[in-house]
Amino acid sequence: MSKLVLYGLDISPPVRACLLTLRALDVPFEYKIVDLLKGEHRTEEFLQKNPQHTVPLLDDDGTLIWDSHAICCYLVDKYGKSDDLYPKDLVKRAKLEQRLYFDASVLFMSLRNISVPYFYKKVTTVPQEKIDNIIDAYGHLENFLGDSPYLTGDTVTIADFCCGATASSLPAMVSIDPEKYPKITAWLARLGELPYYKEANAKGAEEYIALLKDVFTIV
Ligand SMILES: N[C@@H](CCC(=O)N[C@@H](CS)C(=O)NCC(=O)O)C(=O)O
Repeated sequence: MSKLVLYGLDISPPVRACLLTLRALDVPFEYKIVDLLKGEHRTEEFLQKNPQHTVPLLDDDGTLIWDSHAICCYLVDKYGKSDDLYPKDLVKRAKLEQRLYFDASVLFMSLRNISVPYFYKKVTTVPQEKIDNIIDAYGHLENFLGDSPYLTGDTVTIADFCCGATASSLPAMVSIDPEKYPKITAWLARLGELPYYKEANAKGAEEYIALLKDVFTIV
């Protein structure tokens, strides 16, 4: 088997989506910490691997892939013993990919648009529109879940890992009210029962929330 290296750090939601996928697949890998807060993603060495200077980054024996969504898809296609986590069936795959693009463009961006100004410029004031983006995204997520236990139906997939890693971190900015969002609340609790969830996601999400909770003032 080729040598897999994942670059990242636990507080990053997209890194945790990849950790969840790797653990679910039970694939051996090396985890190399890139401390964004120390600027380690901007070194010449890292930029040569990922000019977009983001984590997660996957190095599969010299094949470099970034963006968590692309990494999770690749990992299941290459290393999955079945296609359960990323079905090959076109219709199932299309529904799943919609959830991945939703995470990439809406859910995660609602978090990143607040956290990046804080981490790199110490901006602690957050315009109400940015909070509203999170609330809108929660509404969509609640709606997508419908009557299903997971985001695309009856079984867990990488859509749950990607959206779940983000959703479990967003309470750093807006808490998930169980009365308003009973489906998101139950879904996150369900993900919490996965044997690898605590190590791969819950600990990093808690750390992320502790770092940012009570930092922001809405203006
Ligand atoms: N869409 C990307 C987002 C990756 C991303 O924004 N990662 C953040 C950490 S959570 C990062 O690397 N920030 C450093 C930078 O953008 O310079 C993915 O899913 O991998």
